[in-house]
Amino acid sequence: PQYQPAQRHVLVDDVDRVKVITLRRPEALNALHDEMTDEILAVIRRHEADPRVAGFVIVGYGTKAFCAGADIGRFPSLLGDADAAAQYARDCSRLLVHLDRSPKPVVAALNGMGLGGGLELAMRCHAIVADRRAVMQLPEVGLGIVPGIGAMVVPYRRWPRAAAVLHGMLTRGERLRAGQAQELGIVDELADGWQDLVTRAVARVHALAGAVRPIPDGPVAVPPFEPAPAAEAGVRSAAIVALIEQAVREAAAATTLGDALEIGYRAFGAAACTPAAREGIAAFLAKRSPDFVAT
Ligand code: CO8
Repeated sequence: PQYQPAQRHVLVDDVDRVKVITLRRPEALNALHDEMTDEILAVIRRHEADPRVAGFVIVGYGTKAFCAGADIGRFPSLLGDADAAAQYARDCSRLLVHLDRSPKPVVAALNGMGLGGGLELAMRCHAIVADRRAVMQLPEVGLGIVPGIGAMVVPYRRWPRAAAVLHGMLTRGERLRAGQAQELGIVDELADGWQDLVTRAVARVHALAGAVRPIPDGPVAVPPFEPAPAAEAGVRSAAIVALIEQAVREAAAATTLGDALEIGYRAFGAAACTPAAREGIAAFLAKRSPDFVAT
């Protein structure tokens, strides 16, 4: 018999020749950790060569969150070690890099909040179908870290028209609603409620068959960043904002996607060594607001 890894953090259902993978860690709003990303990867690897499977949908359990990002509880051990943190980002990226080369369509069905690494996962899928009430956000800057697994790189290549909005999301943690994301081309289709969402996502897998487009290698042009208003001193760390701006610029100038992603991993490593990361992560885990004044 074939070895089947235990599936503890994801559910897999068959809908019309599509494997629907449900992220299921409701106690942590489906936040990702290694075991969960490995399980998703295992499901995709197991079925991607099977001609009976048209592709995959990734959706979140419940109605609140698609995925609240990487599991912040695992971050403290990375603080102060740039190489270990960069390697952690590289490891977290394995699933996403696999999606970049996937021969079969993978569609994200955004049933609720798509945050941080969860949004980075959705942005690497070949299409995004979103519930009308879904919200996207990159809260990393508020944690004193940077979104190191693609958000500083991939969306600028896929949706250059959204660059100014992406700047605001990255450096100010601004939220993007599903409807706005559709206007910018980030979301392909809107849905009303879970059932409609999954039905549309499955249909989109079939529509994409044979037409999965690779992420462009680059380089790409990005507009300049607006300076942060003085009133916001302490809300975000200037050092982290500077790291994000630098990584976005350098990654945009890179001629291959691989080189650009590597810039993101290293920026995550650099951020993990800042006083801002220590403060931001401690504040999240203590359920208090961070104070970046001294960072
Ligand atoms: N990691 C771990 N636990 C989480 C996460 C997370 N990302 N998000 C939520 N949880 C937990 C909460 O701690 C809480 O646990 P408990 O009940 O034990 O206290 C539970 O989920 C429910 O959450 P809340 O009670 O906070 O629910 P609210 O409705 O009050 O708030 C929010 C919802 C606003 C979404 C809030 O939970 C929140 O801010 N979560 C964190 C979101 C975030 O910052 N995500 C980005 C994480 S960083 C990231 O993804 C980086 C990836 C790139 C790095 C490169 C390497 C991976």
